[in-house]
Amino acid sequence: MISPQLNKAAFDITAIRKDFPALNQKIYGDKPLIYLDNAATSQKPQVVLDRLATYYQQENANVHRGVHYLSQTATDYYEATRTKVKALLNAGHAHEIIYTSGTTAGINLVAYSFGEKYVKQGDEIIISAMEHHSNIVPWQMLCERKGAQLRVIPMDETGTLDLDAYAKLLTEKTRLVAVVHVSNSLGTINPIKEMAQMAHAAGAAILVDGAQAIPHGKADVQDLDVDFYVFSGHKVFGPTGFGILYGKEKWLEAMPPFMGGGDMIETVRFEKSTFAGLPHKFEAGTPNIADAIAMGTALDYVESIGFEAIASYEQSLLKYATARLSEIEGIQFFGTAKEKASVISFLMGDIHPYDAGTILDRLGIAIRTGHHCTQTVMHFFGIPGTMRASFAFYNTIEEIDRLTESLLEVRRMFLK
Ligand code: 7TS
Repeated sequence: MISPQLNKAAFDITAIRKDFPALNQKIYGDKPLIYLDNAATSQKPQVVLDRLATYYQQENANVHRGVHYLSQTATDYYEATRTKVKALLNAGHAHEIIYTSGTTAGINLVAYSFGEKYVKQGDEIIISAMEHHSNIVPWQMLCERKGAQLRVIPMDETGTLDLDAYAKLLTEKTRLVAVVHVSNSLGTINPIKEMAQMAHAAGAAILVDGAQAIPHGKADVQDLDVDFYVFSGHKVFGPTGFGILYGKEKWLEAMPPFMGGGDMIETVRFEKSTFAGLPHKFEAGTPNIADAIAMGTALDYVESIGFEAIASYEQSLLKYATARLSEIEGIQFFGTAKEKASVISFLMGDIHPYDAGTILDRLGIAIRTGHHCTQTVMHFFGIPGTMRASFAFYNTIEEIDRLTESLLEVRRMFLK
């Protein structure tokens, strides 16, 4: 087992935790909050909260439309986030970064716009066996609209995708592959670079759902050579209601707009309108200005800690938590792939995850229970749901110890 000294390594966890007001509270009177539901959403550092307040207190104005001071200031800050995201993803151009309301919105945009232009009857879309509902349903809706077929890359019992089966699914009918980078219910890190090469060799585009990847590390869209990459700001210590769609220029240029309205046009006549260039073509209406700006602050904050330090610390937490939880008799893990992020799904004997989760909650520990918006994963394992602990860089060894002790307590209660 790894030494509990780990806390002192890499970075100053005590200082980091002070940056997150939500972590420093007691719930149910006297229980220090142990927040282990980071895959659902992460907590926000004070600098992000301050940035939101500053925007509304001093800079509030609409963007891209004013000659006045506030509008220009807001526009500058709003656009600065685009440059930060471009760097985070190593995109070729800032205009390949499209602001959305989140991962779900980004996938729906591509399913609609790419689908509208490139997918026709008899074509195929490939997804994987471990997708979040938001990377299944939009493709089903597209297939329904177009008379296309959905194909699914199978996985094995460890939660590892079968790449041989994937190779066989790729044909001249495949228009697009949509696959998750890191599974939210199993933690599996998929080999995206290899999967992108395979998709491209078959003449298909690839969209990657990075919702669970970006909180744990950067993604280099040029090195991975992916066509689309989406993620949500709220899982990366930023505000809710803001997300990113990266798309290769050649696709975004060719795709029709998703929503029509203000800001996305060049000229409007009753007979016909023309559209703005990238990225505005895909950003109709008054955008989520405050959250876009605060997202830039969140990225600065994460960069100040360092993605590499975060990744290595979280890997240590994952190893420690896996070892500690393995001490519990009858525990069963779901998702034991070689390459994993800091997400652990498990069941304890036949104790219902909801019952265990409710007791943990009363002890101050927040985990998620249920299907985690991956019903097809639960169906594969023949279970209704799991308990899931998901760790961020502000979690500690002590919290994992408390989780383990509390689960042992739950087990004792149910075995009585
Ligand atoms: N894709 C993955 C892999 C996700 O984990 C999630 C959210 C989404 C897409 C959707 O993101 P949204 O921000 O558009 O809602 N996952 C979870 C979760 O695991 N628990 O709550 C939300």
